[in-house]
Amino acid sequence: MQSQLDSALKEAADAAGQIRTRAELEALKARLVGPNGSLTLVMRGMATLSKEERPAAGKMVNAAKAQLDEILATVSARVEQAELAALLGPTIDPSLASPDVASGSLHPLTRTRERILATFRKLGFVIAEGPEVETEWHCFDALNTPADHPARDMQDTFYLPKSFRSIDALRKGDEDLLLRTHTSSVQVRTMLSRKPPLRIVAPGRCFRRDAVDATHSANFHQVEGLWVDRHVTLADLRGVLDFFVKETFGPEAETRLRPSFFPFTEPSFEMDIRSPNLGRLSDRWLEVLGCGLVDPKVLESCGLDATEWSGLAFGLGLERIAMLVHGIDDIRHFYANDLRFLRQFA
Ligand code: FA5
Repeated sequence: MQSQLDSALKEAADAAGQIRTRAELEALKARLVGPNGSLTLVMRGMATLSKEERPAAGKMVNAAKAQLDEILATVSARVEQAELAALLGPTIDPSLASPDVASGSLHPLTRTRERILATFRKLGFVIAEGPEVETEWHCFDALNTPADHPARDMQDTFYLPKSFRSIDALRKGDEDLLLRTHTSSVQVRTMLSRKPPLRIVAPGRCFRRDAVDATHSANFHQVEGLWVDRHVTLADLRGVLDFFVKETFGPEAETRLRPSFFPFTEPSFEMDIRSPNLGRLSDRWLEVLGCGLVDPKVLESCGLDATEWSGLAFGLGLERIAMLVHGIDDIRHFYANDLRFLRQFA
């Protein structure tokens, strides 16, 4: 009996190496343990043995079956792997050099934003963000911009239908929601949620119902800056903005503050720059941002004691800065997705 078992196992071991497919595996199983399989026949032969011979024969058969199971499991695993490999296609050789992959690049506006934020980070400013869909209160009221201010006109701003309600609006009652017209709303949200002293820069998308031309878009980007502390002065404003301008337009760049008006700053300024690095624009003063000292009314709206705290704020147009830095003559290039334009910044 042992020799019959040995020859069945030998048959299995010899055939195992040749098997490539599941069908071949099933055929081998049938040859060994099918109704007329060699191992089946040996097991049937046990019936002819005497009672005394059976326990020893049973042991032999069990040992042979265990060996056979092992052989079949190994073959089955190999077949499964081969099937998977066939499904996945040709194997990859990771040691080969990879073909050139066309890699993308950052959009010029993203690059400009990152550069600006890195500059303000050097001065201790941290990044803050706010929602693009804003309440009228955060965008205007809290910024000392009264209800009759023209910026709030339905013609100037994109309002959302009454059915569109955010959590903020629900909390504040039946307030109108709009697409924020500037990032100054992030000033308000920051002062409400954090205690001064604080220094933040808030990059983000803004929306206005402006007619589109070479320098205006209905959808553009700003970077807002806010510094609230005790005794913040115009000298701090000048120092922060001079540093930004020299980092962005070169150390020879000059700045000047021109009196202006914003409801949320007092005094307010437009800042102009002049730099020899600006090609055909290097001989003139160019307006780059709005700024000022935070109006005490804004501090009070945000729950701060204006006799203790003071602040400076500024807001710049990202597109405007990117256009000056790269000599781009039309804002619409940024949004046209034209690779001939975008590749120049790769
Ligand atoms: C403001 O939006 C003020 N919130 C800025 C500010 C912040 C002042 C903090 C004081 C203190 P203004 O409307 O001037 O200001 O816009 C700022 C910049 O955004 C502009 O200089 C311009 O570069 C950019 N900008 C405004 N409207 C558009 C537009 N339609 N398309 C492209 N850029 C625009």
